Amino acid sequence: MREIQDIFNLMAKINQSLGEFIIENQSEFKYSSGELSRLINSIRLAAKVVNHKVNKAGLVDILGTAGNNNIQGEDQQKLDVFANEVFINTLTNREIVCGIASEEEDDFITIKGRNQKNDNKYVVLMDPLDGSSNIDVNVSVGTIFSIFRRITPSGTPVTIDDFLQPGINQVAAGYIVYGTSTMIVYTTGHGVNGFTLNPAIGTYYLSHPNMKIPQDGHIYSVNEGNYVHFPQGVKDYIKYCQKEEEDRPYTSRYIGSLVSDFHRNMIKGGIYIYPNTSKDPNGKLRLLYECNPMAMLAEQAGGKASNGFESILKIQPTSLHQRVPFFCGSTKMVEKAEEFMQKHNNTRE
Ligand code: P6P
Repeated sequence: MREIQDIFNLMAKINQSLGEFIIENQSEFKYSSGELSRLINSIRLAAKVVNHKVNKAGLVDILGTAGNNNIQGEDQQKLDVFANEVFINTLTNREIVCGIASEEEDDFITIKGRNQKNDNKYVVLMDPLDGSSNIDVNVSVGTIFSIFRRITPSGTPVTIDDFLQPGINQVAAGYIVYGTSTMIVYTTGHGVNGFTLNPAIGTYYLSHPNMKIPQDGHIYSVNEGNYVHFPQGVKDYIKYCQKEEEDRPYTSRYIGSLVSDFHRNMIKGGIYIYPNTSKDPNGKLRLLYECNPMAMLAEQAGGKASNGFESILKIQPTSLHQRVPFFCGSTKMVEKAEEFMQKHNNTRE
C-alpha cells in the first residue's frame, strides 16, 4: 500500500510549479530562512531572460563573438557577455548574495546590500553560458551554478577564501539547459529535481522528480579527436568501451556542450570524460564553475565524479579558474575508468 501511496504522492507533485516546490521544500534546508529559496528564484528569473535571448539568437544581432577574450583566453560570444550580465544583475539586485565568481570574470565580485553592508550569507559561482561556441550552430547550451555559504564573518567584505571552498561544502548546485525544451535541474542536498519551462506561460513545472543516474550505462562522452594526447589510462578505457565483449561496444555520444552531455547521461546513464591532455595539462573544465556543481548533482543522483583518482568534491581549490580532469556519470562506469587510470597511475604519457 505504501508503495502505491508513494506513487500517488509523486504523481501529485508532477506539474507542481517550481515556485510551489521551493516553498514546500524550504523547511528541508536546515538553515532555511528563505534566502536560499529567494536565491533559487532569482536564478529561475535570470534563466528565463537568457532563454528568451538564446531562442531568438538566430534572429537578432547577438550571434558571433563580442570581440574580446575572457580570462581563459577564449573568444567571448555576445551571448556569453549577455548571460553573464543578466545573472550578475539579477543576483545583485535581489540582495541575496555577498559575492559572485563567474567564468567570464577575471576576479570575484563583492556585493554590498542597500545598507552598504556585506551581511548576505551566500556566494554564487557560475558558468553563465557553457558551450557557447555551439550557439552559432544551434546546439544546446547551458548555465551552471554553484552556491556556498560564506565562511568569512558576516558584515565584512567577502574574500577569496569564500570562493575557494571544497565542493563538499556546496549548499546547492544546478544547471539550466537551453535545449529542445528549457529545464532547470538543481539540488539543495536533498536529491535532484528537474523542472521544464512552459514557454507559453513562463512557468517551470516539476517534470523530473527525484532524478537518479542509472548505476551503469552504455554511453561514453569524450572528444576522441584528442585521443593521441590522452593519458594511457583513458586510451585503454576508450578501447574497453569499443571492444565487442559482454554488453559492449558502448555508444559514443559527444555534443561538445557539458550541460547537454551531462543531462543525457543523467537520464540514460553514461560517463562524461574530459581528461588532461597536452593542450590542457590539467584538463579543460573549471573546478569551481563546472566540475563542482556537476559533481554535487551527480552524487545526489546516485552517480560519481572524480579526477580519475579522487572525488571532485574533496579537492581543495587553489585558484578561481583552476582546471581539473573530469570523469562523471554512472557510478560503475566512472569506477571502471578509474581502474584504468589507477592501473597506469599516470597523468599523461
Ligand atoms: P572540446 C564548452 O566549452 C566546454 O567547456 C564544455 O561544455 C564541453 O563539454 C567542452 O568544453 C568541449 O570541449 O575541447 O571537446 O571542444
